[in-house]
Amino acid sequence: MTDTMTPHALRRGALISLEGGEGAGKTTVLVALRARLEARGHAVVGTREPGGTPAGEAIRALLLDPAQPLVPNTELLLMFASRAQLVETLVEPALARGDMVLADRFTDASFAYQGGGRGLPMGLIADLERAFVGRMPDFTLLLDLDVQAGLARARSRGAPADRIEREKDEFFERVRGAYRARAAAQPQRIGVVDASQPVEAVVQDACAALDAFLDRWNAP
Ligand code: T5A
Repeated sequence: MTDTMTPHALRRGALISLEGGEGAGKTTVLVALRARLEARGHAVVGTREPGGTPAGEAIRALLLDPAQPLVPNTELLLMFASRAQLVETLVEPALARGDMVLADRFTDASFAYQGGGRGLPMGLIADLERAFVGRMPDFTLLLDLDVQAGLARARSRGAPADRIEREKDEFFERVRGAYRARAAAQPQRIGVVDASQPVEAVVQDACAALDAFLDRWNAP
């Protein structure tokens, strides 16, 4: 039986996340990943973090508001408050139906931004993950890009910088370092795509990595 013929009821849902620094190009890649999943016969639930639920979107507005000075612990707990709401009301029900959940960022972002960027203990973040999330993504794609190039792309959109985008370059270097360290430590789960390439090549590499994951995931 080919993959496209597999009855939906026999499929297992998977949580797939897309990560990267500022301006890495997640938006375009997400559209392509969703199309690829649907072409392979999967029902897809898309979401984003922070956010993805009404409560989560309210938390996101607070987190990204440049007028709200937040201490690192508050930032971390708000990220997990949004995630807890998302996991219980959207992620787990979708996975239980056998759907694919395609997430624009997930817990790896907390390890990278609050752990790497803010310097909060990785063990604390892992404890929060165990207590309030209870799962890691089944597959993660990291769009890896030089910090300056990413910030230039993000600024080229012309939108005012949010609270996190206003951080110094060193912050984003630490974020990138933490992402790359996680990818090196978990190569089976986290695939790295060179996001400095032209969009078409980034999309091609991302879809190839997704296909390889789906072949493993759907294997009998
Ligand atoms: N955060 C999040 C935490 O600190 N902790 C957490 O736990 C979580 C979950 C919001 C912020 O929250 C932080 C991280 C973030 O600072 P977000 O909404 O994902 O997260 O915000 P951003 O990362 O800021 O998302 P962006 O929209 O800025 O980045 P994208 O989506 O990666 O960038 P995109 O696709 O809009 O591309 C940017 C520009 O570059 C162009 C695009 O056309 C666009 O103009 N572009 C390319 N140009 C040349 N070559 C390519 N290959 C290109 N790809 C895209």
